[in-house]
Amino acid sequence: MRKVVIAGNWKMNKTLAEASDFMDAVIPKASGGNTEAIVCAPFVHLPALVEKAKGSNVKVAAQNMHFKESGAYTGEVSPVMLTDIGVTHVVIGHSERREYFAETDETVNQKTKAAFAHGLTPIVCVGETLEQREANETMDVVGNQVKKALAGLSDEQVTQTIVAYEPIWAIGTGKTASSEDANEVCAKTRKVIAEITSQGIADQVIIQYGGSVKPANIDELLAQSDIDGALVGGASLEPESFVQLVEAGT
Ligand code: G2H
Repeated sequence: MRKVVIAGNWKMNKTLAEASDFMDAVIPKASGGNTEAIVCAPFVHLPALVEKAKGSNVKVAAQNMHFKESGAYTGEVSPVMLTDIGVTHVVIGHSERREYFAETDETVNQKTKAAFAHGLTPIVCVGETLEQREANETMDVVGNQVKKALAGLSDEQVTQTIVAYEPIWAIGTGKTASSEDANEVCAKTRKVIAEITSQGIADQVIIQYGGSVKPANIDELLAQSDIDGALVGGASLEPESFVQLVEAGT
C-alpha cells in the first residue's frame, strides 16, 4: 500500500516569523500514521524550519535547487547545501519555474539525478497547459515530461521519486480538475512509468495531484485509485487548512 504525501508549497510567501509560527502550530498536530507531511519553504527559512521539525513528522523541502554541487552560479543553491542543513526533499520543475525561470525537461532531469546523488527525494512536477488539454495532448505532454524527468534513474530511484501532476490551468485559479479527470492522468502517468520500468516499480511510485487543492476537495481526490497525495499552494499557507489536508490522508 502506498502512503499519502501532503506537501505544502508556500511559493514566495511568509516571513521567518510567520514560517516559525506555522511550524509551531502544525507540528503537534501532524501525527504521521500513513501520511507524510512536507513543508516546501523559501531557501532562507530552511535552516530554522529543519531545526523546528527535528523529531517531528513534518519534513522540510526546498522549492528548487541547482544541479551542480558548487561553482560560479551566482544566486543559486546546490543539493550539497540542502543536505548539509538537513533538508530531505526538493520540488523540481514546478510549472512556475518552467514558465518564469526557463526550467526545461533537461534541467528537470539533471536536477532529479542530482537530488538522488545527494540523498534528497525529488518531487517532480509535470502538467499540461489549457491549450494542450483542449487539443487532447494531455497524455502526450505529461507522459513525455515524466519520461524525460526519470531518464537515467535506477529502478530504485524511480520508486522513491514523488511525481506531482499539476495541470497548469488549475494552479492558483480556483479551478480544480475533477477528481476523475485528475485520476485518469495520474493512472496514465503510472502506466508510462510502468512502460519505462515495470508494473511493480510503477505501483510503488507516489503520484500527487496539485492545483487548487483545499480541505473541501481533498477527500474525493484521495479516494481515487491513483492519487496518493497532493502538492498544495494557497491552502497550505494557513496552519489550520494544512493540518486538515494532512488529517484527510490519515
Ligand atoms: C500548484 C499548487 C501548489 P495551488 O502550483 O504547487 O498551487 O494549490 O495554489 O493551486
